[in-house]
Amino acid sequence: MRNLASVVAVLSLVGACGGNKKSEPEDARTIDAPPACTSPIAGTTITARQIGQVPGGAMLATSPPGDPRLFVVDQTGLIRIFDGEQLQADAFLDISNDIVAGGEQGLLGLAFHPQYAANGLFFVYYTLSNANVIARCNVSATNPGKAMGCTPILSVPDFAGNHNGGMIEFGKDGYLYIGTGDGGGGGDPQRTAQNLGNLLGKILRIDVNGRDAGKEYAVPADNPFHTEVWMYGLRNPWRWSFDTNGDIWIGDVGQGVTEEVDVLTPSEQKGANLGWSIYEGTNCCMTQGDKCTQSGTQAACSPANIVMPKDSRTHGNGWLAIIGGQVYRGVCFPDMVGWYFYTDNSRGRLVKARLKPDGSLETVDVPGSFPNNPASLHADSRGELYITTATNPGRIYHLEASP
Ligand SMILES: [Ca+2]
Repeated sequence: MRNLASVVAVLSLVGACGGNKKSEPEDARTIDAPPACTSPIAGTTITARQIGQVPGGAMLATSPPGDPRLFVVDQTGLIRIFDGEQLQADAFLDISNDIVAGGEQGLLGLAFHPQYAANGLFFVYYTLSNANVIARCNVSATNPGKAMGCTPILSVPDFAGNHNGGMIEFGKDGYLYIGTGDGGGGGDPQRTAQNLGNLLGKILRIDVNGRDAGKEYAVPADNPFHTEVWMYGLRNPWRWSFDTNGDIWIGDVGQGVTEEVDVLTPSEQKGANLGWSIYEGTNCCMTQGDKCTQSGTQAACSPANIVMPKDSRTHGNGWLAIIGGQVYRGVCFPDMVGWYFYTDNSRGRLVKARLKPDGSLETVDVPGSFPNNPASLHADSRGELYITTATNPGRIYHLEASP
């Protein structure tokens, strides 16, 4: 992803919790709805309410199943907890000395094991200078606000500082899905995305509950190529998510012309080729040197067996690096339910979309002003959506609706 602000660690916990804080009841941890809306609020006027900030860039906000706390990924290598919208003084995890951060690199992803409450396991995605690493971590047995540490389980060699993917999420099948970028540079210089022997430019799928010989995980028997690869042909799937029905919604960051949204139902996902770097969006991408240009003959590209995007947004219209979001499945704002919200790193815009019966996408530009330099738009385990920003400090906003 381009334009992601370089972030410098400023470790100042005092006064780091900004935004509109509310006075919470003592039993805030036990109520099963966000503090802002203990009863549903009708309306279609969408706003983003800042609930806090963290010293480094805020890459993602998510939470374990059934857990009312919000866990925020700080690009510099920390995971911080908001409890009742209050930033907790002690970081949940600090691996800042074990990673390389800045630009598009750093601690980029977090996913809690579906049985986190019982096994205390969670997974992170971070970068080194020459690899993207997925690590298994565990929480303290005695302190739910403190992680013990992480063990790398998969390292994907990388050759450039950009296009690192970074999103990880568990599917309904219990497997961990991992989004990797094409490695970087420009124009897919090493042709990784279409190379099924390379784990870059892919959505991977692994079984973290199993162990193949020599591995810290197992490759599911029904993976299409008998490797970790689940889908291929991606450039930089910076942010993506599963809907509750198993559909995957991917924001794949484009090269010089087109940002794309890909939506695949569960039956469409296995082995899917999303096109890069044969196509950028729906344009034949004649890769020359490190450039993908549209000057070549379109006949050189065949769309056969390629899954085309459901939505394309051009740089000519001000899109530069799409931030894939998530379908709202919360209970607070019933008029948001079923809509997928997404944005762009270059400016504070918001679009909502939903699949029509014919498989095409209905899209609506959401009026209003939304956070600049967003890094993610993702749900907590209750389905509430949060925008986080790659600014310094990184800000966290709750997406809300009102009449
Ligand atoms: Ca890279």
